[in-house]
Amino acid sequence: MLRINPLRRYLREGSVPHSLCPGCGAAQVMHFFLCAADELKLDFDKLVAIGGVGCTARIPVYLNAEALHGIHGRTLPWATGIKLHNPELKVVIFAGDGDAVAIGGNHFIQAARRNLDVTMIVVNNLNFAMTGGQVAPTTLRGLTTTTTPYGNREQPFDLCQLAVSAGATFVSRWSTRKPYQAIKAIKRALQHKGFALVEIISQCPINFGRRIIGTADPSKNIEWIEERSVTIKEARELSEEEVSGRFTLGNFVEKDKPVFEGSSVYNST
Ligand SMILES: Cc1ncc(C[n+]2csc(CCOP(=O)(O)OP(=O)(O)O)c2C)c(N)n1
Repeated sequence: MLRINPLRRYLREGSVPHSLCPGCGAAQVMHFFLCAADELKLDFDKLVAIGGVGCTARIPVYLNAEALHGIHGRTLPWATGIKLHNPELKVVIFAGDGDAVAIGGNHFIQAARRNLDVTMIVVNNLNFAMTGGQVAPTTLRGLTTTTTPYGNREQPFDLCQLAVSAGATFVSRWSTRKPYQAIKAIKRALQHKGFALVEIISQCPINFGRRIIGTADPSKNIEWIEERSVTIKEARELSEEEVSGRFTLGNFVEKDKPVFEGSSVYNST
């Protein structure tokens, strides 16, 4: 008997061609989101999913909800307009690390500072995947990419620390190797009022894996991430030097603060 995945109903009907490579973590993260949304019985009629440009940014296109697939790095200006116009809508952004903090970096810190009421799910695959594995502001020091043939000399951004210091009110980081924790974090983010960031460190077997760490095997790519991951608790026992170049996983912040939305903006002065 053919069994249909019950989450299938959240996907757009008809033939939306997908562009994800075999073993891509963005598909896993979409699945995590659907699990979280299903558990919360999220109303897809009131959902607006936004992506910029990139592999991850295609996720909204596959969802059976209002979707915006637009300009690289410009997800948050759209989200701001939508939330100011209609605060009733649930706005969820799916962004690659480049979309979020390279070209979109200034929007990211301003939206976090304002505590815009959106959920931002960043699939951090540590490179510009869609365009062929270039260095990103998240690429670890020393890695050889298509644009850093002698090794990346730059210090990568820590997205979560950036969001916390800018003023985000829910901030969590997991990896594709930690599905239950990731789903739980996405659930909490969706329930949170304010700027909620969930960063998922993700494998990208074809561009990051094949070109940067020398293997396109998805499981080896996931292991590569796992070997570099520590929990917040473990990180507390390590020196700054030992933590650098690793991914600290856990929930960093969850707090209440006034949000930037409709009446709060128009009634102030
Ligand atoms: C305004 C603009 N600048 C640059 C590009 C080229 N571009 C397309 S996708 C991309 C990077 C994608 O990387 P990321 O956002 O990390 O997403 P991923 O593909 O890794 O999921 C770039 C630079 C573009 N489409 N538009």
